[in-house]
Amino acid sequence: MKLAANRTDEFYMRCALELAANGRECSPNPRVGCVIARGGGIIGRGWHKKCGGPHAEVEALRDAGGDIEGADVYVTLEPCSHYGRTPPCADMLAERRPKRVIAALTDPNPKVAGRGLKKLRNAGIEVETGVLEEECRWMNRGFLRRMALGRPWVTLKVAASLDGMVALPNGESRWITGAEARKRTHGMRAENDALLTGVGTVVADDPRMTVRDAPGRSPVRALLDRTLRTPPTAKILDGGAVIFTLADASQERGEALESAGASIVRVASGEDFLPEVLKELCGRGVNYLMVEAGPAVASSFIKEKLCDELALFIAPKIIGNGKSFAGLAEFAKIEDAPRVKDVKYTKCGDDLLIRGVFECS
Ligand code: AOF
Ligand code: ZN
Repeated sequence: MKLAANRTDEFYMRCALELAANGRECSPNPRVGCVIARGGGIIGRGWHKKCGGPHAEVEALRDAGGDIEGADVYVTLEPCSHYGRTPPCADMLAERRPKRVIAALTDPNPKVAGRGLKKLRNAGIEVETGVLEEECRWMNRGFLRRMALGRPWVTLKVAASLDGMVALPNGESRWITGAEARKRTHGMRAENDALLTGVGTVVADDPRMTVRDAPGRSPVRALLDRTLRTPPTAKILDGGAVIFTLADASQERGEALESAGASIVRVASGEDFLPEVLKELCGRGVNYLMVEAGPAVASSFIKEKLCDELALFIAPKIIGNGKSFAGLAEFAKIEDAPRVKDVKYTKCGDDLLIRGVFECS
């Protein structure tokens, strides 16, 4: 009997999860889906479409026509308890008298943090949590990372040869992988709130870092340039980019780059440069960041254990003497070398995409 009930809960929660996935452009808010069920069927569906817009529960209530008395409400995140851009969903639900509210996970936002569920319980509504929790956590890994650590979910994207090289000794690095891998990269860019590269890549390749080959918006472009040597003519500045530099970098060059479309953010500490940059990006509402950079930046992210996910395209080419994507990271013991788990291998034209989560993440 219990098993059957659980199955039903999972079924509806999976529907809510599928709806949540539509909220691709709601960062910095989490992706939330809601399904309202009564009498063995779904009477309302909703998801959070964009930051500032109605929450998933409000959309689902509307879809249900307003009457949800005695129903079961499935939501992929705890209903909120605070007055933010919209009024508290927990109050709205408490008033409408559903029988049960089933939330996959509690909201780690300190403004909520269990208070939504408490409000519902206090109002005499049955509350359950933990249904499809892992899947819901994965869907909101960026939001959860930002809430827990004050930094975004970081995906390191690399295109390398069979021997792990990303460039020739002279720095030339373009077109290692084929057209399908590039298309896939554009799709991955669109899933992120910001893309980050280093000035070395800008000088060597002059990338635009936009989404051209796939549907979706172009994320914020972020550039690491401690001494402001980015040429004001760099294509990445077209349409705006944020350049992170050191506090004492040249004012004059900063102004020239600002005139070319950049906004300059000066980071106080050179030692904590990357963590500070990530904190700044978080403050700008970035839940998901993709790093597409050369060996210097990629190696620092790996060395400082700031990557959560790896997306490595391997082309069937041997570069030989060249620059390895992680060549500047060095570990004293093999046990210290980062490992990637939950690895998925996908063929992408003639290339191979290896995706996984860093074990230290
Ligand atoms: C919900 N349902 O669909 C979402 C929730 O700025 P606001 O007012 O939109 O509030 C954003 C916060 O609300 C966000 O940080 C998270 O804690 C929660 N998101 N809550 O009940 C939703 N998107
Ligand atoms: Zn809400």
